[in-house]
Amino acid sequence: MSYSKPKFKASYGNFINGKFVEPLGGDYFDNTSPIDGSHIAKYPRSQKEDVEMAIDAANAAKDNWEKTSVTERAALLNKVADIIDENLEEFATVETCDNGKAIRETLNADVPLSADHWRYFASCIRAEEGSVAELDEHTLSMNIKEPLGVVGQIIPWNFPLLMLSWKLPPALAAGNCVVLKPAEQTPSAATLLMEKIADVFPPGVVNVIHGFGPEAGKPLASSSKIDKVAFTGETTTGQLIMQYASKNLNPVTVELGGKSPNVFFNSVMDEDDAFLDKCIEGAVLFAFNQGEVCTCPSRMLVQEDIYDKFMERVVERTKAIVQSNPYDVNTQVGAQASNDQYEKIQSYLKIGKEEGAKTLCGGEANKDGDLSKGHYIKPTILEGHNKMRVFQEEIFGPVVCVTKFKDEAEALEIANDTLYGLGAGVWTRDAHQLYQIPRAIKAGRVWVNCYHAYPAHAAFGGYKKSGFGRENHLMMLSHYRQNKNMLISYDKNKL
Ligand code: TXE
Repeated sequence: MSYSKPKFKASYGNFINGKFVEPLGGDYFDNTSPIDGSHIAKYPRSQKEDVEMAIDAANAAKDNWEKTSVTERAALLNKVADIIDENLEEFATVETCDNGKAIRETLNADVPLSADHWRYFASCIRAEEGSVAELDEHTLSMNIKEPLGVVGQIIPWNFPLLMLSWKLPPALAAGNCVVLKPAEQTPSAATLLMEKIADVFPPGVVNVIHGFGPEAGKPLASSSKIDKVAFTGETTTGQLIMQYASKNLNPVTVELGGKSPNVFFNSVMDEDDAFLDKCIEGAVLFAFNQGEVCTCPSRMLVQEDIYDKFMERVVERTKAIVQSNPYDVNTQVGAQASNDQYEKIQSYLKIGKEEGAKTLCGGEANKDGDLSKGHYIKPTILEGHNKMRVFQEEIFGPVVCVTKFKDEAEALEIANDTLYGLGAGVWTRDAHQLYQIPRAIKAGRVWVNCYHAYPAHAAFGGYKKSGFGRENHLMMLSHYRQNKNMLISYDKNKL
């Protein structure tokens, strides 16, 4: 079965104060599909004045939104989840068209997971209780959570609807109003969602402005009229965001790049058991979502005594990955999200060759038939060592760099020899290893005998240069709230 390119209007506006509005300067940018280079639509090339308009709308809405009862806020979040579920195929085709990822992913992962994040935070706030302590017989200390006010959120292009759904629900659930800027490469899903939910929230509670980083993202993150910035993207951009926000002493959470190790111990190599097949699937997950995932298992570490046999299976499985028309439900790997990414990945393939990495499969663009019109890279395995640039720098493509290790100590040394600390994978049948190795890896999420699962109720976030703050899980609500302590005396006489 195959889907086709969805229909779009000629142009779209920013969503501000409950309405779609044209950019004040009248400028738009063209959005194209990485699947075949075809035109999608025009989106606002917003400037500072558009951003300010959105921030003003959010500020005007914040007092009433803060006073909305938890029950009502939760009901509205649930309504959004229902709308996403009811329009699954439309969201999935728009996302595939805009980003290039295979429709089987958008249908089965991106869109359903997005709905679940809205539902999860709706549930969390219903279940929450505060804390009260009796300091002495006349005195109570009461902790009350209050929203921050207006939050600026800037998201990337690799999971447009899902990143929006990681960011908006906790901020709204906590009682904040939001101005969100999607990535310029993928503005469509956020726009479609605003069309569908235009009447769900009171005007000004959710605002979406489109445009480029320095023109629209910078004024948002630098504004003195917001109270927090949440960002997902490149590490160097995250550093800029922190500089902008620091002028206003605004809190920041940043989820940044990664170079995640995926470690395979020799105990996985038992041919008589289905677990080995699971491990091979886990190894080829570097190609999931075209490798455009911050936790892409982009470094594979395999114990030396199983290396040859294991890699033979991994290469064979990688060569069988179906890369084809992203609208076809059988396609496993689609197009890279943009020409910039396409070129960046190819430049790293060249760097890898120059550094002496050996290409075990792939290693080039895929120009088969119609794929020549879009941005396709063959799933690639490079063999080398951890000091190479291709092992150290984020390629953000369907490229895995594989190396051997002798024992646990060397596995850990290689795994932790990176600037990043976002994700990692450990595969083993050994009970000692499956606890001790993840505990010793310096990363915020370590999958053990699994990979690339992102449930709403498991905390996610980085160590080291992968950022700080957590996404998902109810602990995220604390990033969007401040604590009011009320110290109450019931003593009639004593001060
Ligand atoms: O990221 P940017 P890019 C990594 C990945 C990728 C590289 C570059 O390695 O190849 O980053 O991607 C907005 N002020 N990741 O250039 O620039 C921008 O408009 C305010 C990893 O797309 O960080 C977009 O909305 N905002 C990552 C968002 O930041 C600015 C996901 C992300 O863009 C800005 C994406 C500025 N000065 C890329 N400059 C992950 N962690 O998943 C840009 N933006």
